[in-house]
Amino acid sequence: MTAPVTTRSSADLIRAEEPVLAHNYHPLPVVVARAEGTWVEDVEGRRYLDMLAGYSALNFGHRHPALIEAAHHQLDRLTLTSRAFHNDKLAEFAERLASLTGLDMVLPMNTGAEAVESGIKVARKWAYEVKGVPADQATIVVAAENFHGRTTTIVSFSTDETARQGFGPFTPGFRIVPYNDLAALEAAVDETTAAVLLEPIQGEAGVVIPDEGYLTGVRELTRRKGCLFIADEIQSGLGRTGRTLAVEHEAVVPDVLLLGKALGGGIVPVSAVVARRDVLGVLRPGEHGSTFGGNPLAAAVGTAVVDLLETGEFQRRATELGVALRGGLSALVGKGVLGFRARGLWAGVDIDPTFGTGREIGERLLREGVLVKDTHGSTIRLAPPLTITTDELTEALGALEKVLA
Ligand code: IF1
Repeated sequence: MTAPVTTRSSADLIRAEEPVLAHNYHPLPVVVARAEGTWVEDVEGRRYLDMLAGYSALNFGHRHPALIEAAHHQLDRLTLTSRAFHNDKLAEFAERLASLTGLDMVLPMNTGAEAVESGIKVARKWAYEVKGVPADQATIVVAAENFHGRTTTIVSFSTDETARQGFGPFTPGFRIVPYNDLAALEAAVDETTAAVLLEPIQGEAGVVIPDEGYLTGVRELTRRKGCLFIADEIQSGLGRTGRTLAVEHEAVVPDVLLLGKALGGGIVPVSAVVARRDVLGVLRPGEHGSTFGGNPLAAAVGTAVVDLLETGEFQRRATELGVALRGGLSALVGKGVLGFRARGLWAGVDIDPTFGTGREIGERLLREGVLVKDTHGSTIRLAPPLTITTDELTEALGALEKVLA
């Protein structure tokens, strides 16, 4: 018999994890038990403003009613078929996602890393079959300080030693160039190059926004050299920066788009490779797949996410509230903030190290009822749900001002 259910304290639950849970994370000491919209609640009933939003997987907030309804509706009908059979939700999801992004075809996967892996495979196959690169010679050019996920192939081209150390041998075929440097890219791309793979804004690097013209330059260069431009919009996409896609800020259309995180509405993992027909068309039956990719629950939630994005409301909110975010952060420069980079409702804030590490600021903000995540020592990342109100944003910025005072 199992023990009767008891209410365990946060401290007890944190202690209970230690011997049984792999130590690949060092979370802030808060145990979340429920959430709605912009707010999460811990097991003791304390409420916190969520300024991380599941690394942008919760762009529409926790448990957005339209997404929860779509999920409930689908749970009552059909959850999984595998791709051995068709399901009645997948065609609509693919049509709607292709139309939202202005591309032709969708390869549904689950996690972001799987979308990246799938994009790499598709680009290599395209290089051999369409471009005519000799077998096994294809290269993919990536940027230093990238973050594309955790698989062995993806960490093979990471420049973060913590993410790589101890995980070799690594997958060959990648060339790393500095981000935001068109000359370096020009020098690295040659006749073996299948694709250039980039984040339009580098998330984990600290919300690093390239110079105006960089993405346009990448588009022009890849077209001229005859290789693909793969944009990893897993974190930057789906409303975060004030546009459906971050590449829209330069009116750039990549050949291959990688989506994830918010595509699953914070409910289920849903990712996708979205591309033109002449690129994704290289895949034929049996060459690639996934047990869960394109499952009807994922497709139903993903379609509901597309519905929300088609209203334009979230992109508009990110743009409008982004002005308030930048204004609030500007007022803190010189008062504990060294500088910041922001676009839409997404900011990387460099804290003056004499005021504390990013981790310490995160711990102090937690005590003030605000959840954030640090990156690279003294940078904190702000990425609230796009449903956040002006008052809530003011509250979060007030808490930051307080912990820096
Ligand atoms: C972790 C960061 C965010 C991503 C881009 C692909 C993936 C990610 C641009 C892979 C994932 C994550 C994963 C999470 C932390 C996180 C992160 F701090 F590392 F950079 F969001 F800010 N492309 N990002 O940002 O997607 O396979 O995880 O679904 O690994 O700890 P995934």
